[in-house]
Amino acid sequence: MAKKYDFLFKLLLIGDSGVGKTCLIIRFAEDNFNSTYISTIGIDFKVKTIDVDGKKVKLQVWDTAGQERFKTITTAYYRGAMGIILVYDITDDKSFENIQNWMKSIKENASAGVSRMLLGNKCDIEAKRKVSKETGEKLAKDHGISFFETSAKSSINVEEVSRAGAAVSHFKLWRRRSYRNPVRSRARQERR
Ligand SMILES: Nc1nc2c(ncn2[C@@H]2O[C@H](COP(=O)(O)OP(=O)(O)OP(=O)(O)O)[C@@H](O)[C@H]2O)c(=O)[nH]1
Ligand SMILES: [Mg+2]
Repeated sequence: MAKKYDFLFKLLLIGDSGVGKTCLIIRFAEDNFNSTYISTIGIDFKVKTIDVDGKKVKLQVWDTAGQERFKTITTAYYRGAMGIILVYDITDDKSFENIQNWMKSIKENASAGVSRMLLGNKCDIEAKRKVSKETGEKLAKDHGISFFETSAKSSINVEEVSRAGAAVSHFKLWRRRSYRNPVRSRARQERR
């Protein structure tokens, strides 16, 4: 059977409960939105294959529960991720303050040098905004990572985020010699 994709990338979403991680993933994978809140239990994932520069990139996006009681389960998945997407809610300043704790959790549980990205979700509810775009941008800049304001509801920047996630993962893999030239690299390993 022909392979249906050229590359597989694993991304993981983290952030406080209720910021919209599941909705972002559903918007990305199924182009749908539901305003009923069903808090995630433990961990879940969705897949979608997108086209990046003529290559079929299969994105496996892991959705974690934001609730504290699932922390032991969810942090076990950090290490397998190529990219981790931190999400806060622009109408909830506590969720933004907590990004520092989520950053700490990445440091403690993920592979060193994992790609990170920061998202301020629910940018469709401007009237209830508590965190300015500049504040989000500054935090991302301080950590040297990309930043987007998104809306799962109004479908703002969701596709851009998935493309950026795929591009960063691709770049990271590209720097590995074994990825660029698997045959030569295997021969080298066998000689050792
Ligand atoms: N207005 C608006 N509401 C949103 C948006 N994204 C999510 N919501 C709403 O916010 C609530 C929580 O969304 P979820 O995606 O379930 O939140 P979560 O981060 O997955 O929460 P946990 O699974 O508990 O960690 C739901 O009622 C959604 O309808 C958005 O972009 N705009
Ligand atoms: Mg959820």
